Amino acid sequence: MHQATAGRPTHNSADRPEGWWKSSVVYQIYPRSFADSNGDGIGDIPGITAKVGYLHRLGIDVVWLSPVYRSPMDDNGYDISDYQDVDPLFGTIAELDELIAELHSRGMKLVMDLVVNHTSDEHPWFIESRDAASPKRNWYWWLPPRDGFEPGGEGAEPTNWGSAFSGSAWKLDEASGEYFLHMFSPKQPDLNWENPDVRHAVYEMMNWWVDRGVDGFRMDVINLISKPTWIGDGPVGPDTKYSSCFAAIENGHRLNEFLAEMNAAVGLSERRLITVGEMPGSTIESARAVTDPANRELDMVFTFEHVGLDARPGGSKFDLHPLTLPALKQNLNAWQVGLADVGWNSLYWDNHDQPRAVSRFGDDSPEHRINSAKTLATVQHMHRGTPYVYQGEELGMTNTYFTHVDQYQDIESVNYHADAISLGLEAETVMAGLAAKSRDNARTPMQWDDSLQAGFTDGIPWLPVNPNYVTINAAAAEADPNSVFHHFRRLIELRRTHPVLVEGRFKLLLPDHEQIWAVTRTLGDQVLVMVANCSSEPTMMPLAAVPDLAEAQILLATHGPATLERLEPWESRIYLLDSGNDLAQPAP
Ligand code: TEU
Ligand code: CA
Repeated sequence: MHQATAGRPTHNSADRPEGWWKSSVVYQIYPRSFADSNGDGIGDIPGITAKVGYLHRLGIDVVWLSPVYRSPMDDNGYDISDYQDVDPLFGTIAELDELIAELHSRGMKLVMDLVVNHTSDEHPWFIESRDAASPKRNWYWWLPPRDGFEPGGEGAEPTNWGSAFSGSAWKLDEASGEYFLHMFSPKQPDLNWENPDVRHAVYEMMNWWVDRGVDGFRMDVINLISKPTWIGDGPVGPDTKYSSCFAAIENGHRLNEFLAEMNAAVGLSERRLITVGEMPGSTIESARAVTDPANRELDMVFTFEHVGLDARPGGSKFDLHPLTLPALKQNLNAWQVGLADVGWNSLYWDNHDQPRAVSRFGDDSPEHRINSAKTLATVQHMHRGTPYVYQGEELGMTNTYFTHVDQYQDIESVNYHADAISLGLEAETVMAGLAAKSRDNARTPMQWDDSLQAGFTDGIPWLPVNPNYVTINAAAAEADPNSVFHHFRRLIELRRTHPVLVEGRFKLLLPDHEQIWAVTRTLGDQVLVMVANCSSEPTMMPLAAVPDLAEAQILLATHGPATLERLEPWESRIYLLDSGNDLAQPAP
C-alpha cells in the first residue's frame, strides 16, 4: 500500500480486475460539441449525462472526457486555470458527480483528461510565478533573453524553438524582462517537472479526482514533461523560421522516472486505474518501456505515427502527402509486432485533434460512406489493443469542409493560416490543408437527429452543424439495423463473446496489397480471419494468401452473402475458424 493513498478508498477489484481495460472499448467525448442542455450553443455535462443511455446501448465501457475544468478556453479547455473545479460553461462539480454516478450505475467508467505539461497563464501557480522573487518562479521555465540581446529584441528568444501553434515557443514577460516557455499557445506556459513541488501538487490533484470516483486518466502530451538539461537551438527546416520544439523535448531523459513516481504516488497500477499517455513522437521502443507492466508507468500510449503518414515528412501536418494502404497497414503492423509480447496498444483513427476517420482513411462520398465507416471500424477492432471511438465515428460523421477561413475557430488552424499566408503560401494550398486536416473537422456538433441544429442545441451552436446531419444522425442510425452504429455495437459485442478478439495473436497478411487489408487473430484453436477491401473499386482476393475459408463461419460482414473471392468496394468480413492452427495457414 503506497503512502499517498493510505486511508483512501482502494480499488473495488470487483469492477476493476487486473488488465480490465484490455477488453474495454473507450468512447471519447469532446464536451463542447457533444450535447447542449441549456441552449447556449455549447455542449455541457448535463447534456452528456442525458446521453449515457445512448452510450450504454452502443456497448461502451469507458468514457474519456476531454477537459471540463475551469479554463479561459484559449485552447478549448486544454489551458486549465483550476484543476479541481468545473468551468461554469460545462456545469458544476455536483453535475460531474452525477455523471460519474450515472456511468457507474451502468457498470461504465470515467477517464478524465490530465493536462499537466502546461497550465493556463491564468492559473494561480503561474500568476505567482510571474513575480521573479516568488517561491513559485521555478514552477515554470523562465530564461533571460539570448546572450547579447535586449528583452523583446528581434531574435532575443532564449532558443529558436517554435510553438505547436505557430510562432516562437517563448514569450517575453515585460515586468521581469525574462521569457517563459510555452510549447502550445502563450496562454499555456509549460510546468517545470524538474521541481518536485510541481510533481507532488499534480499527484495530490490526481488523488483528489480518484477519491471522487474517477477511474483513470488520459494524459495530455505527457512525454513532453521532462525537458532536456541543455536548452539550446535546434535544426531549422527549409521553409520555417523555427525549429520543432517537439523534436527537442519529446521523450525526455527523466520521463520514465516521472511516470513511475506518478504511478506510485497515485496508485495507478495498484488501484487498477486505466491510463493512456498522449505521446507525439513516441516510438515502439519508448512505448514498450512505458507500457511494460513490470515498469508500473502507464497502460498504453497514443502514438502519432499512423496519423502522420499523410503529411509531408519534415513538413507541417497541413502539408498534404498521398497516403497508401500498404504504408498504413505496415505502420500499424509494426506496432502490433513491437508490442506483441510486452505492453499494450491503443487503437484510434481519430480524436478531437484529427480529421474525421471516414473522410481521411475511408471514402465519405454518399455511395461509400457507410461501408467505409464500417470497414474502418472492423479493421481497427481486428488489431490487438484497446479501441477508442471518437464521438460521431459510430455514425460515420464526416469532415465539415469549411470554405472560408473565418469559419475556423481552432487556435492551431487559425494561427497556421495566418503564418502560412505570411510566409507566402498560396491561399488555395493553405485552405486545402485546413479542409483536410483542421481539428475543427472533428469538433462540429454531434448529430443527434434531423431536427434543427441536429438536436445538439436549442440555441446557436458555437461551431456550425455539418449540413449532412439530415441523413447522418444518431436517431436515424439507431432505427436502422444496417447502420454504422449497429455495426459498431456488434463489433463491441464480439469483444465480449470472443476473447480471441482481445488477446489473439495478430498477423498481417498481404502487406503490400494496394486494396486489401487482411489479418488473422489466433488464440488457442480459435482463429479469426478478416478480409477487407479498403478501396472504392471492387477487387478479387488471392485465395492462396488467406486460410481456407470455405467452412468458416462469418461473424460480421458489411455485405450480404457473396462469392468468397470477390470483394465489393469497402466490403469487409470477419470469419471464425474453430479447429486449431492447421487451418490457419494459407491454403496450399
Ligand atoms: O495535443 C497535442 C498535440 O500534439 C496536438 O495538438 C498536435 O499538435 C496536433 O494538433 C495534432 O496533430 C494535445 C491535445 O490533444 C490538444 O487538443 C491540445 O491542443 C494540446 O495537447 C495542448 O494541450
Ligand atoms: Ca450548454
